[in-house]
Amino acid sequence: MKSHDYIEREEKYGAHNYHPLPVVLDRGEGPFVWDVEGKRYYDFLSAYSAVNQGHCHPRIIKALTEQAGKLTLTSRAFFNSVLGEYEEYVTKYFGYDKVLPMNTGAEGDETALKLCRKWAYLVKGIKENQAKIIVCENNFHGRTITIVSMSTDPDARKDYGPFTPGFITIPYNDIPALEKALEDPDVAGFLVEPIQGEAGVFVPDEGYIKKAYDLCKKHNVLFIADEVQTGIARTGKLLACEHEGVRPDVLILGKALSGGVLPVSAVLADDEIMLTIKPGEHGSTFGGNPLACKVAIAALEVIRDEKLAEKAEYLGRIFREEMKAVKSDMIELVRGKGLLNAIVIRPKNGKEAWDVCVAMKELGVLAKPTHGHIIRFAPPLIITEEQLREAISLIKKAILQFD
Ligand code: IF1
Repeated sequence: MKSHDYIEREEKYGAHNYHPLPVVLDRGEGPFVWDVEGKRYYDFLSAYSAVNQGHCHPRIIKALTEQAGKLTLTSRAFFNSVLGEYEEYVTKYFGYDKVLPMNTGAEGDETALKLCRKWAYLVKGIKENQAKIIVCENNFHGRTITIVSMSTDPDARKDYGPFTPGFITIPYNDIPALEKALEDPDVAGFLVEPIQGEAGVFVPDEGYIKKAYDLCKKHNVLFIADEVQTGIARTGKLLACEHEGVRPDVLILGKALSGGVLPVSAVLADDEIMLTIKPGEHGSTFGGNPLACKVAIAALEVIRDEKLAEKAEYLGRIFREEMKAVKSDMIELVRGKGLLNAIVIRPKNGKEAWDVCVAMKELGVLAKPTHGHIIRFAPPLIITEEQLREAISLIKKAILQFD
């Protein structure tokens, strides 16, 4: 079978909820993926930052295969020999009292919203069903009905109503707007991405996250950081909040928490918040399963032992420097932090971001546009400097061919 056969089969039997680039991937290793014709590509999407440790990292796969033959799932109806080991490891790793283990990033965000509301009623003393949570315009926190109820993206919301109430939307990177919204005594939390990934890698002004955190503390409001995409070393620190010395009251992790091997998410918080949820009040069949726990421990060990946050910081600077030096009027802007970067493409002669991505694909680099004119570049953090420079030369070539 050739690529088009695979594509036709997906078209026939699969829901049409995506519009993928026409490439059919078959194998991954480190920063590379190969298509069914055996062509090699640099993966500059990393499954939206889930594969920070590189494809099929041997240490993570070893942890997976060893546990897979022993015990994969018990449900939380019983204790098991691995969950506590993971809970201790991950809470000490990030510095929180407790962790609530879930599976997808969206489940992590939903869990954080439920924790925030519980805390609002049981600790802050807001009247039942009156708690409000502040979110930012152009946010992305997942695809559930409650999460798209917070979204300002028409494509994410259209024909999915009625929506969950209790959210206040303010502009991102706007401290006065946050200050005003916090005057409402029924506000219980502020949910924010330290960098807005989906919106096109919007890096807020220096100090925004710290000022927002301080304002939340002043108003006894929980600062909830969605680090599903920005966490796990992607932006050059273990967590993006660390760039400003902020320790979120509630921390949401996902994606690279498992190195892209299987869905693992987590919500971390201290006891005052976490213990507002009592037995039987929240859960999930697969949340905290032994297989996910062993994989997540290995994934976090790789981040630490291979110093991937420091690498992302160093290599990210090279990427932005090199791309800013490209003489092409298709490059409107280069922005990002660590190895989470984006280029804003100025359409030229009818060619736009999608065409650049197709050209990059032909040259052996995979990336995908977000919101039409922005291309996100997020290679696995294990990419070497030499590999990064080779990929950069291919990206430049793809862009300059339109000049
Ligand atoms: C898709 C976007 C990225 C996330 C943040 C929670 C979640 C995500 C900050 C939910 C997930 C994924 C979802 C995926 C594409 C990708 C994405 F384009 F959709 F927005 F990365 F920017 N918080 N992001 O980025 O995690 O439930 O997916 O595990 O839905 O197409 P999830």
